[in-house]
Amino acid sequence: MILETATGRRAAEVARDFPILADRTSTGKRLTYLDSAASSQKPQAVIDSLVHYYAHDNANIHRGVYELAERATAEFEGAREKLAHFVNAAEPAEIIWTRNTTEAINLVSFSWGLENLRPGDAILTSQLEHHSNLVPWQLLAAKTGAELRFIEVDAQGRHLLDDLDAKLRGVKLVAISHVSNTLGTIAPLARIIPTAHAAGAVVLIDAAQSVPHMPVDVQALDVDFLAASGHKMCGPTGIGFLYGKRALLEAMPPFLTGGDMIRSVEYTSASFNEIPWKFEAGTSNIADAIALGAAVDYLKTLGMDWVRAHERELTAYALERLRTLEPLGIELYGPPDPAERGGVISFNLGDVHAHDLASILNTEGVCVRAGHHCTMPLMTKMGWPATARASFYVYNTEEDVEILIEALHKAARIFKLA
Ligand code: C6P
Repeated sequence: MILETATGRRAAEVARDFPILADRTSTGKRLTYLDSAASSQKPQAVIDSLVHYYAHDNANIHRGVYELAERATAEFEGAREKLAHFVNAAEPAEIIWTRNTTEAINLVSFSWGLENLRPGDAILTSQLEHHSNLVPWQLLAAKTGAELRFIEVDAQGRHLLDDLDAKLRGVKLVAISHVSNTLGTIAPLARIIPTAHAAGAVVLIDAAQSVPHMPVDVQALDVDFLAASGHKMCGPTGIGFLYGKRALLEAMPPFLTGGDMIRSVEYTSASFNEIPWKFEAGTSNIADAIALGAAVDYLKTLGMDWVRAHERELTAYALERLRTLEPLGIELYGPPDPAERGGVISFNLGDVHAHDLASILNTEGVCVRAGHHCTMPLMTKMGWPATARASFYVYNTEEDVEILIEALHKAARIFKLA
């Protein structure tokens, strides 16, 4: 099929950088990968980085004085510098390696949260949150006696901010996702962050669904903490990061303890390393951090402005095409305007369960996620038992959308919706 737009043509070229996308399913179907919100595919450059590291550079870091160990250390710290530059942190020391977004949020909850919250304080989050940006605050509230409050959302998943000032009274921490993984809603951070700061709160952004998909500048946002995962941004699994402002990180106690995070140790006491290493106990995930650096290089070559423009255009196209299924009973969730959302579209088709729908799509080589998307309270609030979710990335094109539409027509025939 002819790709209509310049970004579409570019995405078709980009897709060739991802070897898995040339694979066929067991039934010989073209792979139509529409689940990048769960985990993105990896370009050859990232796969090469992993292989090269283990073939040529593998040694423990921050310990050996031999050439190999020094090279591994330099590459590991170089990847931190790349990431710092990517999100415009003031300095690499403000980037802490973690396993993923979830661990980065837990680090803040255990280290900053237990130190700073008391009975009478409050934590403000939203009704859209992934469990990773909800359960840590539930536990923190229970441990400290703080109250957990929520920014409500409307039926399209847009934040309702009329009572923001009142909600912020007594709030010490605002923890909010930049882009919702279920509805795609982009949070109005330009309003929330300054208002939260004026009320004396520290702000954490769950950027799992934004850093991979749009330019994110931590200094322009003036955010205090930001968490993201490597595997959603062309990088490997098992590596993610926490950004934190230096003053906050320096004042925080360590999260995990042991080797590498110490300055000196006696039998009954220890003093701790400076940031970022104070928060990186034990041997780090060296190969994956370096490969995440390669992923950052790759995304920078594409240009994050292009990534956002492409996803916005493709999402607009997909919404338009999906709306043609309205006579078959499709329901589309999330903000109707593509300017207000990322490349994530949740939907249901008639009364077909989302899992059954996803299974039919699978027979056509179409990979979508189905279920609660780790946002169970949101699903309950909206009254949806489950949704199917298609999510786009740099390698998706109008052709992928057309294959999805065809597969949905097939499902409608099987379930006799037509
Ligand atoms: N969402 C999805 O299919 P981890 O698992 O730590 O890399 O990311 C957790 C996480 C946190 N916040 C948001 C907004 C997320 O979307 C995710 C991961 C995936 O939607 C897997 S559940």
